Amino acid sequence: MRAGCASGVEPRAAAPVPAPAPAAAPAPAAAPVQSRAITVANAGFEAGMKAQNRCALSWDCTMHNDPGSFRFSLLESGAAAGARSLCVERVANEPWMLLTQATQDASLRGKRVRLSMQVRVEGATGGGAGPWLLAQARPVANVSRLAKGTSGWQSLSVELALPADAQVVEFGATLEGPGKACFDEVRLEVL
Ligand SMILES: [Ca+2]
Repeated sequence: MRAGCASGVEPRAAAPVPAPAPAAAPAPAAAPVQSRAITVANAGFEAGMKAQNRCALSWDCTMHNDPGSFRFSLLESGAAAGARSLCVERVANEPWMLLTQATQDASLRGKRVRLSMQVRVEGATGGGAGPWLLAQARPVANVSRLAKGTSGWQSLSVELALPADAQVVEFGATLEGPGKACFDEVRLEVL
C-alpha cells in the first residue's frame, strides 16, 4: 500500500538565487598565426617623457630644421589604451616631424614586417599623420600611411618587405604639415 500524497503544497523556502556565472574572459585579439612581435620600448607611451618634453622616453623625435617646430605632450585623458598617449602638435612652419626607434635585428632582413598603431588627428590639413617605416638599404625602402583632417582613434598599419641588405630598420610615426596628432599602442611584427 502506497503512502498517500501529502495534501496541499508544502511551503518551500525561496531558492537562493544562483550567483551569475562569471563572464567569459574576452578572447585576446587574434594575432596572425605566424607573426612574431618585435620588442618596441615604451610602445604605449606609459613611461612618460624626456626632459623638457622633447620626446617620449625611448623614442627619438626629429623634425625639419627648427627643433622647436613641433610640441610634444602626453594625453592623459582619452588615451587610446592605458593611461597615456603621445601627442604632437606643429607650432611653427616646418614640413614634418618623425617619432622613431630603430633596430638592427639581422633576423628581419628579407622578411615582411608590419607596423601598426592607434592614431588620432586634429586639423591635420597637410600630409597627415600615421605609421612610418624605413629600411636603410640600397635603395632605401620606406612606406607610410597617414590620416588627414580630424578624426578619433583609428588603427593604421603599414607593411614593408625588407630588402636582404637592410642594415637598419627605422619605425615610428610622422606628422606632415599642420595640425595635431596622437599615437598609441605601437606594434611591430614579422609576418
Ligand atoms: Ca598608452
